[in-house]
Amino acid sequence: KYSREKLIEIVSGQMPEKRWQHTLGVMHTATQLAEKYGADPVKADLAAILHDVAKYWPVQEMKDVIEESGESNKELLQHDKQLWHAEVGFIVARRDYAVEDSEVLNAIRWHTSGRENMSLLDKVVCLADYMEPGRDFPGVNNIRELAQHSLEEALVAGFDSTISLLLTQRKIIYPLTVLSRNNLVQQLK
Ligand code: DGI
Ligand code: FE
Ligand code: FE
Ligand code: FE
Repeated sequence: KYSREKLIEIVSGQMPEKRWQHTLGVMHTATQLAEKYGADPVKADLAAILHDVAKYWPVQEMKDVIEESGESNKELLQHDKQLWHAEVGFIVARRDYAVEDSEVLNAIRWHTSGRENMSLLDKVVCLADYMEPGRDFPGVNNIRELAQHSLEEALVAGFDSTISLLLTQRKIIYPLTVLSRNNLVQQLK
């Protein structure tokens, strides 16, 4: 098992400085959100450290890892490559970094698409990814304000912004992204 410091050293070495600054932001924001909403801040920090570990892996390496893993979602390979790093992160967090905690592993796995009935930790990490201090996109300040009173309200705004952007780019929307968003709206009714 790696110490937190060692993990940080290895992960930061796998990505450009800008992406590492994003990761530091997600670590900070995820820890704060965990403390505010009653998730485990140590787990939130660990998931944040690793959430984008595979973001800059070559496409073929991501593909190989997903194809060779016994429990990966192979269907993901039919969808946008931008979605793959979350699944690869989930697999390598355990395989290469000896993370065993399933809550942490799931938070890494679902940080991009979300899933139906997201756990508290899933929500914290996914939302931190949207609103860490370095993020700058239309609507990000609204998400930060909503996060002061509701994880779910803020996450719906986050997914809505992702889906809107994908629509303007004529991209294919991953069905789970829509299911996650709808499920959160349902939770707010
Ligand atoms: O890895 P980050 O940049 O920190 O953020 P992320 O893990 O949320 O990934 C965002 C990327 O994923 C962005 O390029 C949009 C893409 N994405 C998210 N949901 C979908 C999607 N792409 C498609 N095609 N379909 C989706 O549903
Ligand atoms: Fe990501
Ligand atoms: Fe995200
Ligand atoms: Fe990220």
